[in-house]
Amino acid sequence: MTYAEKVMENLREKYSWQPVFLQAVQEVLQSLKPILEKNPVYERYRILERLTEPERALSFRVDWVNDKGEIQVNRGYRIQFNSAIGPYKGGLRLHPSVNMGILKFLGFEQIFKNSLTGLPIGGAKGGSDFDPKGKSDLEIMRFCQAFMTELYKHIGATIDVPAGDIGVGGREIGYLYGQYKKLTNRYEGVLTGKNILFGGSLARTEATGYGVVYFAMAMLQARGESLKDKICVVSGAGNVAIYCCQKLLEIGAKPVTVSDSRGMIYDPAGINVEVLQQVKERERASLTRYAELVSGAKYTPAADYPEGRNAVWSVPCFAAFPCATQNELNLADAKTLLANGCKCVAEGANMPSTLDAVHEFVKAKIAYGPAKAANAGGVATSQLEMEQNASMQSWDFATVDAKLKQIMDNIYTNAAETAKEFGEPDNLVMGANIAGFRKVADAMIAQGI
Ligand code: NDP
Ligand code: 2IT
Repeated sequence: MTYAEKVMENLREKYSWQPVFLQAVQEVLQSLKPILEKNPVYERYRILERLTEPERALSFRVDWVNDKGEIQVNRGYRIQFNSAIGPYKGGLRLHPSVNMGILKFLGFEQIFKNSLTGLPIGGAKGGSDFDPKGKSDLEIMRFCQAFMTELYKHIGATIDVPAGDIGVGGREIGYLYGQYKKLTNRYEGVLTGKNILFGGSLARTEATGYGVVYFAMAMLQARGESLKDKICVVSGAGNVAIYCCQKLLEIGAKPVTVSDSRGMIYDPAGINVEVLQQVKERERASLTRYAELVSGAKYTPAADYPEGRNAVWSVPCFAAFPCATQNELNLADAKTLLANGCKCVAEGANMPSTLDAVHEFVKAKIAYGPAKAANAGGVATSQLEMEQNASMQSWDFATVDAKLKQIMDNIYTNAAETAKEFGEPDNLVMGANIAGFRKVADAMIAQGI
C-alpha cells in the first residue's frame, strides 16, 4: 500500500460520515502519487496526515429571533484548515445542507486553490445550516449579526478573512461587516466581497464567473481553439453563473442555459444577463420569472428532469460550465456531454463533478479545468481586495480585471507545466493538485513541527 493509500484508508475509517470530505481528499491524494514517490520527505514529515486535519475547526450555536418573535437556533462553523502560506481565507456558505463534512471538503479544496493563485493566503471555509430562502431582509440581518457575534472572536485582517459563497453575497457581507465593526471598533479588511462604499474591490462581484471563462480561454488557446460563436451550457443562476454568462457573451460565445434548485432555462437566443440579474439579484425570484420575461425561453422544472439528472447537461454544447454546487454532474452526464461533442468543461462550482465524471473527462483528454484551478479567480480577487484595504487604495475596474486575467493565465500555465513535468501533459487535475500541494507542503516543512 502506498503512503497516500494508507492515509486515505485511515481517513475513511475516521470520517465515514463525511463522504464529500473523503471524496475531495481522494481526488487530491490520487493525483499526488508521482510527487510523493519522488520525494519521501513528504511522508517523513507526515504531510498528508497534517494537511487533511484542520488546524482548527470551530462549531458554535447561532440564536436569533424571526419576524414573528420566535427564537431560532442554527449551527455555525468556521474551519481554519491551513495557514502555512498566509492568513486563513475562504467563503461562508448559508444553506440548509451545511455541516462539518461539507465545510471540511470546501476548506480542504481551498488550501490548494489559494496556493495556486500564487498569492499569500491560507485555506478556510465556514457557514451555517441557516436557510436564507424565504427570509425577510431583517431576518437575514439578525441572523448575520448573531453569527458574527461569535465569529468575530476568531477572525481578523491578518488572521482569517471570510467572504461569500452559496447564500452569501454583498447584502450578507454588509451586515456581517457592520456587526464586526460594532463589536471590535475596527475598520479593517476583515471580510472581502464588501460593498464599494466601504472598502470593497471593483470586479470582485464578477471575478469568479469571469475567471472561469478566462481559464477556459487559456485551456482552449493552448489547443488552437476558442469559445467564439460556440454554444455553451451553464448550470446555476447565482453569482458565479451570472458573471460566467456575462463574460461568455462579451467574448462572442453563446450561453444557452442556466438553472437553480427548482428548474432550468433553455434560451436558444443566448441568456439575457440583464433579465437574469433582475430575476436573481434584485427580485430573488425563481427562474420561471425569466421565462415570463423572455419570449422563446423554455423553463423545465427539476421534477421533469429525466432520471432526476440535471437536464442542462443533455443540451448539446461545445463547452460546459457547472456553476451551481457539488456533485451536480455525474458519470452519465459526463458521457452525455462527450457524446454530444463537448470539448471543454470549466468548473465554476466547487467539486461539481463526481469522481467518475472527472475520470471520464481526463480519459477523453478534453480541455477539463478542475474547480480549484478554474474558479480561483474569486478568491484571488478577494486577495486583491485585501491588498487594496491594507494599502488604503482603490484600483479601477480595468486594473483589477487585468490582474485577474493574468492570475488565471498563470494558474493555467502552472498546472499545465506541472502536469507535463509529471508525465501527463493533458491532465490538469494532476497538474493543479501537485502544483497547489507542493508550495503548501514545502512551507509546512520549512516552518517545522
Ligand atoms: P449563489 O448562492 O449565488 O448561487 C448558487 C446557485 O446554485 C443558485 O442558482 C442555486 O439555486 C444553485 N444551487 C445551490 N445549491 C443547489 C443545489 N443543491 N441543487 C441545485 N442548485 C443549487 O452561490 P455562488 O454562485 O456564489 O456559488 C456557486 C458555486 O460556486 C458553489 O459551488 C460555490 O462554492 C462556488 N464558488 C463560489 C465563489 C464565489 O466567489 N461566490 C468562488 C468559487 C467557487 P437556488 O437559488 O434555487 O438554491
Ligand atoms: O470557494 C471560493 O473560493 C469562494 N467562495 C471565494 C472565497 C473568497 O475568500 O473569496
